[in-house]
Amino acid sequence: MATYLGFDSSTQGLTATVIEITEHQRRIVFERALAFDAEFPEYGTTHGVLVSGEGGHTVTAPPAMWAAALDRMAGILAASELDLAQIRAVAGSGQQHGSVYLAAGAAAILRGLDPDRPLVQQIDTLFARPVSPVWMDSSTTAECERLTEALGGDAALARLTGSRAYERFTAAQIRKFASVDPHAYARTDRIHLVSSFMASLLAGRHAPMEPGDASGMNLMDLAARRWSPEALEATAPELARRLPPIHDSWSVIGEIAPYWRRRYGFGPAAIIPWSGDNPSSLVGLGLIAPGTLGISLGTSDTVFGAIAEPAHDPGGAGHVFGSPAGGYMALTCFANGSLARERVRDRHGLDWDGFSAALRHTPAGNGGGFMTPWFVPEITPPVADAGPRLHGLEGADPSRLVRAIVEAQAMAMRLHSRWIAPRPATILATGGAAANRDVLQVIADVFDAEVVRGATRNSASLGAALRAYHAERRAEGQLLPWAEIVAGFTAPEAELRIRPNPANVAVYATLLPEYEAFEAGARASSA
Ligand code: XUL
Repeated sequence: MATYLGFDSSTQGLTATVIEITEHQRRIVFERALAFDAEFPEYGTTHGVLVSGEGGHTVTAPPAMWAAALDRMAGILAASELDLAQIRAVAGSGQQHGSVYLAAGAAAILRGLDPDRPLVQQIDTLFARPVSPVWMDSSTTAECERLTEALGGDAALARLTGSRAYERFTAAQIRKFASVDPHAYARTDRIHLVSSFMASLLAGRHAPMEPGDASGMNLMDLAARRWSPEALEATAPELARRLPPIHDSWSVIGEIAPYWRRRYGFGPAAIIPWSGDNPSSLVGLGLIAPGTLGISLGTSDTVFGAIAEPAHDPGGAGHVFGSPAGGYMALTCFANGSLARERVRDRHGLDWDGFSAALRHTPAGNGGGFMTPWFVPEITPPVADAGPRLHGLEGADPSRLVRAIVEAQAMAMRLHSRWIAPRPATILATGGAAANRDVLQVIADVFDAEVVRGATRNSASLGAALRAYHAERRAEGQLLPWAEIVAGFTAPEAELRIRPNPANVAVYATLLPEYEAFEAGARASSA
């Protein structure tokens, strides 16, 4: 029997998925999530992050908390029915863009972890910076301007790295850190992404990055899949020696470190480079070939798909990343995903059943009422000042406000993903909010496409487990096609298919240009 383990270290929690693959069976045998706020209150996070600064633009998280979660999850795995000695390979997925700053001496600490003491007690001196800026941070507009200038403008930077400069992307974050705290930057020996930091803990040594997550930094030459000397130069002094190398997504870093073997009973499992959560979801949804769109409804909402060649978003709001399955993927990210849905739900004292009932009891189009979903600063379209804008919803009851937020999110997704797939026939849905079929119905109607949901909502950690399987087989000389890797786990095994309702499709066909104009007006008035 062969089993493979995938983790997902996301904004709000850590998930682990174990898959079993035998000649006759392919199934998920373990799936468990730990929520950071509830499980690790000592770190004081809200929704997994620490917000500070004027306008709430500075958003960080303590990397020690992510390490503590990995340690606790390993304990849960060890206490489960699973035989950890059977796990052949481990990979993971991390929230994208977040950076972890390690001090000189980190390599020795990683190498010498003592299996008799909990991980967090041994990593006090690991960090040159106790917090990590994460993807929700929008405090680096000035740094983005400098980078854009130095690298020849938005279009040139997008051609080189796959994206124009973005506040949350790692280059702008590193640039800010190096100039605001030069002493701490000087003490920084290695800068990791969340993904490569977590892989380093498992491998007991500095892990490489891989092209899927490294392309979320504005630092990688997307075509060559290596660091761009110009981008590094424009970002911070002596950056090249502080970054890990970029290896293939399917390379093997080494065996899991003795700490994990002795403390929890792992066998000699291979550690595979971790990727970003969206690239991992691409694999977990089985989106290997172009044509189908994936939508992940998590803390952020993202729309993505595999693409054959790196196309660029003419609207400038999208990204091209390397796909961990080879080739490329296109993605548009909305900061106001689940946080915005939860704000509306909580403000009106509803639970998720009440939220769904509100959607069922209100008509498509909401009687012409609109709301932009910008409860926190938005990434797509870029809006710095948080605060939803309302139109035609004066005195509206809670159920219309619920419909307004869900319709706005779905229409924004449609408008800003036209560059990826103008008319997708099928959308694969994942993420926590994909549990809600009434939300998925709105998406089906707005896109005029069938929405399909697989058996798990944790596509990022499933994708990581599938990547572990692929890489381990490859290392053993068995080059399996991706279709065979994902078979039995992804879309064709759909648990739910939602067809668009033709009457609602007609309503949204009229509404979409109206929402587009409303969104443009709301942005202009906030600029
Ligand atoms: C993608 C992005 C978010 C994070 C969330 O560009 O910023 O989706 O990856 O985990």
